[in-house]
Amino acid sequence: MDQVLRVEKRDGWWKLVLNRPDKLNAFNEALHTALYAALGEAADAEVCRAVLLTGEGRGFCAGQDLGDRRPGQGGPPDLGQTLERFYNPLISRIRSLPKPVVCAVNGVAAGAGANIAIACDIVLAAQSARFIQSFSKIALVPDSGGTFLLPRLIGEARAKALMFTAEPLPAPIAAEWGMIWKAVADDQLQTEAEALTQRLAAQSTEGLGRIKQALEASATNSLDQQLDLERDLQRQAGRSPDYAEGVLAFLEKRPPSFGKRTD
Ligand code: LHQ
Repeated sequence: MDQVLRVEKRDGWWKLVLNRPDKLNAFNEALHTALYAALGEAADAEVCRAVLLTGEGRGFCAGQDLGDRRPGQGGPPDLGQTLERFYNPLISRIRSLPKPVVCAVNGVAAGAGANIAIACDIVLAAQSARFIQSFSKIALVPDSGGTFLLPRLIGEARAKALMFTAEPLPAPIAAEWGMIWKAVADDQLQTEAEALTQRLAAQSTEGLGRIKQALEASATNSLDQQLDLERDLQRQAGRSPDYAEGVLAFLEKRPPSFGKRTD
């Protein structure tokens, strides 16, 4: 049986490929379990300094596998439990992973698939990809952090219209609206996303982790709280070997070599 998630361990970074192409990589329990575990391993592994998430085939991810959800099998389902068990921990893990998570949206991203994509740190999408907040079509609430992240990325007016209508949003417009980093030619997507992930893997992992932590907190902090947090994080950063190496490399006019302990 094919693995539902392919983990490709590259030099300094890992590529995680959702691999249920005949279902447009919709999530079943096996895929949830595999992705959550792989992200946990990536968080812990020193050799992994950045993660690239993408999908196999013509879709990125069509959200929950609705084949698993046919009505009438035992009473009404507890979807809250599904979120608590699978989707919420997944989003929390992506957002709190102390390393960059790049997403290459290779095709349609629908339902939870769209919101998992925008939960990643930097999102690139193929020109032909589209994002669909498809939940309203089946009388559900957008989940996987969508009601939090989407209005913050594109504003409430656009988020609400996309969520009410479930209209597909083409990748180039998603980029124009600031929902993703950029849309790239279909045949360039993987090359460009891999190059970006590799570049991030060569940067200071600790440094990028602190930036991620600061931006995460800014969604709910006041300016004063955020200023305090910047002070605390900068204090830590200033004491890090990566900072010393960065400054030294600049002064010596050479590329820095981060992640090598100097103490
Ligand atoms: C699928 C799916 C799919 C199974 C395509 N499942 N097979 C959280 C908590 C708990 C429960 C509920 O959900 C959630 C969160 C959610 O994610 S809710 C939203 C669930 N997702 C959707 O409603 C999207 C359903 N899919 C679609 O609307 C379309 O497939 C899109 C617009 C994504 C793509 O359309 P097309 O490009 O026309 O492709 P297709 O519809 O022909 O799909 C290709 C195949 O993939 C097809 O199978 P088949 O055997 O006929 O070739 C689909 O049945 C299968 N597929 N999505 N979610």
